[in-house]
Amino acid sequence: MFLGLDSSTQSLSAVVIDPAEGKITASSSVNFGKDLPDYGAPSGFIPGGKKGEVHADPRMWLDALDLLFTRLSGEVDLSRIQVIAGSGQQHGSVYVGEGFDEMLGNLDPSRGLSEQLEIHLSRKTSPIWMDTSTGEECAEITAATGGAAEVCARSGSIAIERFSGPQIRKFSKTDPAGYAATKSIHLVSSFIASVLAGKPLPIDFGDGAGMNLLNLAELGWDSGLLAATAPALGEKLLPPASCLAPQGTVSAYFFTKYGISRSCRVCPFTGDNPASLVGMGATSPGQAVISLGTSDTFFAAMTEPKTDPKGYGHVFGNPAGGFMSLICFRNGSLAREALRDELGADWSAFEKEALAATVDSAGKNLTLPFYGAEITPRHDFETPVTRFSDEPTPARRIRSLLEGQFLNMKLHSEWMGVATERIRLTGGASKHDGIAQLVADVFQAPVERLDVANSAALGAALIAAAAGGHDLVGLETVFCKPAADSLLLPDTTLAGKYSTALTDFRKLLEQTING
Ligand code: XUL
Repeated sequence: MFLGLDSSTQSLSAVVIDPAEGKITASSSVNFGKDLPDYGAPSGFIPGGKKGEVHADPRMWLDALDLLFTRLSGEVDLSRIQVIAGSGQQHGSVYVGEGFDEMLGNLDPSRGLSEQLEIHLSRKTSPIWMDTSTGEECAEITAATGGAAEVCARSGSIAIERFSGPQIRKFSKTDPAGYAATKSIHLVSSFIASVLAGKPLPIDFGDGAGMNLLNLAELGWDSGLLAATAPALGEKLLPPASCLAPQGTVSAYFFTKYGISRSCRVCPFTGDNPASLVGMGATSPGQAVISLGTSDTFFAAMTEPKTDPKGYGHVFGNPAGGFMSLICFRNGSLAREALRDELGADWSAFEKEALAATVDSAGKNLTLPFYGAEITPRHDFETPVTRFSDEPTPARRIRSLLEGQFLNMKLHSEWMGVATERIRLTGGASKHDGIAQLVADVFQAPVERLDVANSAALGAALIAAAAGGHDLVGLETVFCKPAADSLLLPDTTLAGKYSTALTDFRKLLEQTING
């Protein structure tokens, strides 16, 4: 059996798989807010941060690890786990001092992890991906590296507030003594993996690419970016590695306390998005995953480390080798709900029959689907901009908004240069057949829906099995099956209309942004 863990913003989850049976054997989860209320972090982060700061308490993640293994040991024979792999919320950084590495190997199983490790944290809290407080540091790193295009060409993204490099720079500037007392800097992923292995484990390529520090072409730390970020930073990071290659076995703390086998191996952990690419069965180029949530995301495998010339999209490592894109759209369900409420409609207006009634207006009426500031493209929109050639009935407005969302996704994923042959759709709004059909029509690609409760933890379990000798693509075929009858084929008679609509949408967007 193989175990995958995912330490996300709100919870720590586990999925155990048995590849021989092709089954998920067990799954369990610890919700930080509900299960560890003493940390006062109902949504997994410390509320009330000032000036865009969003931090979390790393001791909470350690308590969650103890609690998760206590729960799991009651559900499954942990001595049968051969390899553990995992993932963490991306970009979050953990700062540890001189005695941390030694303590990892000497943990007392009769006590908890957090009480033994807390004195070795050189920064009490960890900035996480929701933090937007490093605008100044992003500008400084960009200037010192020779411009945004250079940072993007090297690291796969322009300097981004939540990315770990700008966060590390801010710490080094605001608390130079704390920074000097920091022997190593981990990501959430490598922090948890190191605790499990009882020794420092490296950051993997997939997650490391979310730092503005990893040189994508060389898959090593970029000396120019390190120098532009903080003093002696290279000494505080282990060379990055692949999450598919186990590095050591589980520590005495874990095998003594929870009955895991002494020979159970531990892989470097990756980021939650790279792990989700695996859990959605989409590690091969040509497939894209679209997640329709509060924000929408588009991610897909790529062979070459191409970068977005406009700087909106990000490039991370693909656990299966090569790269992946991640593009976030802030106006996802927020925009769909805003229009639904404005029209006094309900979700039935987003279903197949309702949308089929307006198919004659497909691609004819344009909506820039933004009810507030957007990040792809970066612009402070206030309300949607529309250009209708038909009478704007409520039904046509809904069709046009959805078309606008998917045209915007298509437009902003073109830089990848990968033709989308199949789309795997997930997230709350994907259950509406009408929305799913519009994705198929706009992209002119078949859409499948996957009903995976935690794609990152499942992906991590598949990575563990692959590290144990199983074929990753074979595992994806077995474990990442689309829901029965969920396949939707594109209406190919609409191809020409959406191709024209894409050109018109691009023009309208440019006119609106450039005034
Ligand atoms: C990706 C990002 C989030 C986090 C948390 O860039 O910030 O998706 O990984 O899930």
